[in-house]
Amino acid sequence: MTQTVTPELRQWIADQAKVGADPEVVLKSLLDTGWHREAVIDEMRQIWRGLHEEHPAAQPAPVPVMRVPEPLPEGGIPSALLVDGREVRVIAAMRLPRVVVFGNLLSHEECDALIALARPRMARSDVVSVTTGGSEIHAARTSDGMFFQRGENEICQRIEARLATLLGWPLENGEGLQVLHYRPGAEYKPHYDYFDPKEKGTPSILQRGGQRVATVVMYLNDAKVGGGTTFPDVNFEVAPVKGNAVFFSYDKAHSSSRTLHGGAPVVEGEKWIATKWLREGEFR
Ligand code: PD2
Ligand code: ZN
Repeated sequence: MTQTVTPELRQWIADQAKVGADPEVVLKSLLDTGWHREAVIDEMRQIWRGLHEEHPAAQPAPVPVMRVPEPLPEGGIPSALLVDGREVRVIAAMRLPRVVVFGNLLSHEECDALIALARPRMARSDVVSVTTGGSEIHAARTSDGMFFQRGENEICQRIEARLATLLGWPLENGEGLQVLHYRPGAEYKPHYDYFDPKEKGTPSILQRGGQRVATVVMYLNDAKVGGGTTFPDVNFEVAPVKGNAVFFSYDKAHSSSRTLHGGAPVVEGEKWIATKWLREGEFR
């Protein structure tokens, strides 16, 4: 079967070239994700040649690498982790992007309690605007949402403490939990959770705790059909199962983290999630 390079892939390759990635490493990661050498090699040559012609002596701007939370110990993948006395199951893990899927992170009672506390406070979701640093309603997200303050109630405190232990990341570096509710047809288009360093509103956002370095999406109910969390760069999708969660981290605020992800449209039923974002530093 012949493969055609999509505009998104071309952009991704161009981004790698711009930040000075080794073309051999880029090629290997393309081959690892199923691309054929002959489909991508000419595109790669063209991009690297173009870059050289544009700036023969230019050094690519270095993208800072950040420390990130890591839930799994080195060595073999464990089937479960004991976290504050709770058996959290390890279902799957991937290296690039760094993704770990957990089972039984939350009890069904905790899921129900979070929904009950959030429900009266739901409003059409906004996203942090990287152009202004404020928040704005965004068409890419068609869910309703709300934020809890960190430590706002006993259930948030318990879940935040569990996540801090699971991830080995200070509780103070976490944003308050966000709850989202998707009805049939609602989705969250693919995006990155880090703040784009090229946007002018980003410096003001970073004053409060620095960059986001990881995300935990916790599923509060079973969406019947659809509503998976997708990672389009690697064709991976996590089913929303009540009490389960997907963790992913990004050590660079850059597409080379391969953490492009989205919430697929809910086809049947509804979907409730709680999202925790982890920052580099204390989030006050
Ligand atoms: O609902 C999801 O699966 C989802 C997908 C992408 C949530 C988020 N991003 C998020 O809360 O950032
Ligand atoms: Zn997201």
